[in-house]
Amino acid sequence: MVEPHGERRRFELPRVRDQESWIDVWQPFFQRVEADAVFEALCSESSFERRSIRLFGREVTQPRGIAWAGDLPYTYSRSTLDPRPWPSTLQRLRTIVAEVVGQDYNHALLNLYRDGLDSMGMHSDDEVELGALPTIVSFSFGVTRHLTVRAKHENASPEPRHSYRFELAHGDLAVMGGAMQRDYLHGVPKSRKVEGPRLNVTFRRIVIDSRS
Ligand SMILES: O=C(O)CCC(=O)C(=O)O
Repeated sequence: MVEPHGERRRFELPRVRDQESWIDVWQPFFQRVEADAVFEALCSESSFERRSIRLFGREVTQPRGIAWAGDLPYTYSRSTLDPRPWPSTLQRLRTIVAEVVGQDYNHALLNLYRDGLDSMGMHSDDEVELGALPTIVSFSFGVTRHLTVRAKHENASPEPRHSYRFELAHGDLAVMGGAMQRDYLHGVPKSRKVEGPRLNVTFRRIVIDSRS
């Protein structure tokens, strides 16, 4: 069993419907030297690409690089990531995630933000392949960025414009669970103050094989 270095802390988001939404964070999960080694290994084992996705009916190039590994295809924003083998460091993280969260994950997406101008728009991981109320697990390496979270629905309480910010630093682990993907959006906004790269590794559990 891997011993995380930081404490697990839970942030309960206001309940929107029948179920709680929460984010658990370990700050940090990996200590600096270990986080440095994992960051470097993931970058050297992965080949990053910039993809076009369909957003609000338009083809746009994603403002970040991506790489992935997965046992099953994963489709988001009409772009399909076909199955790909697991490089050794990613496989190691996958084993750690299974021990910490208590279930096996079969897809990992790496998001490489080159600097503060790279970003991720507000979205939720609510694709059908992930089943109802998925638990999403994500590691952060590199510079600190903010994860912004806000309620999805117009009649939601708290009102949708109210947002929560989580600071994710080098070696941190965040787990988003409960009804968070159903009731909340999350994203990583641009920040002109940020210099340097950040790597995010997000684990998902695909429960429906879209090929069958
Ligand atoms: O970079 C992050 O922390 C967020 C990643 C994310 O939201 C995603 O991969 O869907």
